[in-house]
Amino acid sequence: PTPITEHTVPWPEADVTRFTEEGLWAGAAIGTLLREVADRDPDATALTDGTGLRLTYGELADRADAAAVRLRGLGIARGERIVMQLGNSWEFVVLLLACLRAGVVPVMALPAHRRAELTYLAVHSEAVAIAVPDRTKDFDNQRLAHDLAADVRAATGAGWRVLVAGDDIEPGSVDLRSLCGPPTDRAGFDMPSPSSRDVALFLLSGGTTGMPKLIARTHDDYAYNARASAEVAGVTSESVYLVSLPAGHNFPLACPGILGVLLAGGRVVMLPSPEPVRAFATIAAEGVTHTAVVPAVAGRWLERAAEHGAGQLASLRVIQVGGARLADELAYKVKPVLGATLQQVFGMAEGLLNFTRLDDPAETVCTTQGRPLSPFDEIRIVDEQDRDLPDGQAGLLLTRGPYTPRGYYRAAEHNARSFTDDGWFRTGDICLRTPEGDLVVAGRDKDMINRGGEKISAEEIENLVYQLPSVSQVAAVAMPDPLLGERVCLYVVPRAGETVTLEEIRGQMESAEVARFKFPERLVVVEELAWTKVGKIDKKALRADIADRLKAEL
Ligand code: J2J
Repeated sequence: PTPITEHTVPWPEADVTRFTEEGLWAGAAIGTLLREVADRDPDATALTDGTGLRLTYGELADRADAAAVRLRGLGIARGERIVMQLGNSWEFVVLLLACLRAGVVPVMALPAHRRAELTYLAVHSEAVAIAVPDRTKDFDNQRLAHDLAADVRAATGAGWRVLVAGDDIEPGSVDLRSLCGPPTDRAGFDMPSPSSRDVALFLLSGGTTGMPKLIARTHDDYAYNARASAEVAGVTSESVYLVSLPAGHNFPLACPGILGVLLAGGRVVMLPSPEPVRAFATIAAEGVTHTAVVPAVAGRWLERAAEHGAGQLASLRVIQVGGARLADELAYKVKPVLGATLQQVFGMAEGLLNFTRLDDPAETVCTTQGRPLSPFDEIRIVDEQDRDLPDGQAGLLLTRGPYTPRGYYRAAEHNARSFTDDGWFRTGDICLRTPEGDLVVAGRDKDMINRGGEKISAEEIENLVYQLPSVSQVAAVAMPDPLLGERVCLYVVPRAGETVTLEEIRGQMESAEVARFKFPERLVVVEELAWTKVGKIDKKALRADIADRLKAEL
């Protein structure tokens, strides 16, 4: 595989020096930082997963080292990539830390991803391995992981190992439970650490293009991201953090998430899903103090607590909500109903994180999406011609900073559009800044649908639908939804004499083997799409149209 650095965009040397001299970048690999934490208090509990397993810091660090050695033993070398698609389990954490220790670079896939996404991720990153659960509900993840081998090998010319977490390990799979098990000796524990400037992992972009872009995050920038987030969320060695969102997302991974909590010496609790009955019981049993959810989950938790009381949530101090816009009305209910302080998080896998502060007045916490994490984050709000707008006026948000990389991985052409010449990232979010410096997300200027925090590229869906011969024109747009915020609605112009149905379209998505959360949930058949003056499909008009139709149906 190609060395990662051939396709990444580094920060300018002057910034590297500045971030290092200012003490933001620690100059150490994440595994090294974690070992320091473990050595300070090896007997403190680091990780539990609700199945009875408890690992101390000493045990976790040893398992990470042992698993790093075993990865090397499988022939997976420093700098090579591995697609990670594990559920929220202890194996997720141990394998992640092992990769960080060995300098093997995980590509953070989502549990919902299927053949289309996994093949793309593996091929684009030139991965040599994949880590999956044996199965999830009705899906055989292990089978698919093996089925990918031919396509991936043909594209990369490299090997393909399948690492499996679960009881049902097929011949040819590597058993992750033993790979992540305790060490038998300490041979190889002294292997050299990766450089702090190496790529630590790949996150996936929210995606406005056909397939998600990969975001290369370095040890230096990601450790800073995690540690600074822990500080702003009030996470200490006393904190207990519940992971119930898919752990491969940036939010539960490092904002502060798993890495921020571990680097602060706190305890991480892994739970497979945010379903309220089990989540509340786990919060009570483990004494959870901090957690992160998307607005849709916050809504379900509020309902549950309103009906059954919030007695189980007594230990919960901070509930972070982010990933999509939290309605102000819902925000105002959080503290009274759940009893925990709300922290709004407006973040992105590309870097920039905004948080409301724990001591902000209620109005700021409930009506804004907070302000940048770092004093070194730079923010601009501009018009279509990149001219700066005054506070209070909504415009396009641009950013640069110590944990916002200067380009996507292996995407030179796309980078020319997503970044300005002087390195500002075009977030595609439309925001305004209050006089106090807090950001309010007012909309977006990117062709994406935010379904309960899961980002769906309209272009990707449209490309799939265009493969149906009965379709002449298609536009995917967001339709408002009381539960998820948005869902995917399709406007389709059929070819003359043809009919198109939603079932047929969903069948097409099914045979394309893409993640189910992307499947369109509503179809509007029209004779003509709406067009703007410059000849582009007028998605704003289509969004307004479906919103009107839904209102009329009420
Ligand atoms: C409105 N829109 C928001 C918010 C994200 C923490 C939290 C979230 C993400 C995330 C993340 C929003 N209000 N509070 O990585 O570390 C929308 C914006 C943004 C896009 C990024 C984290 N919080 N958004 O959601 O990379 O449109 O990251 O640009 O998945 O989600 O999506 P993603």
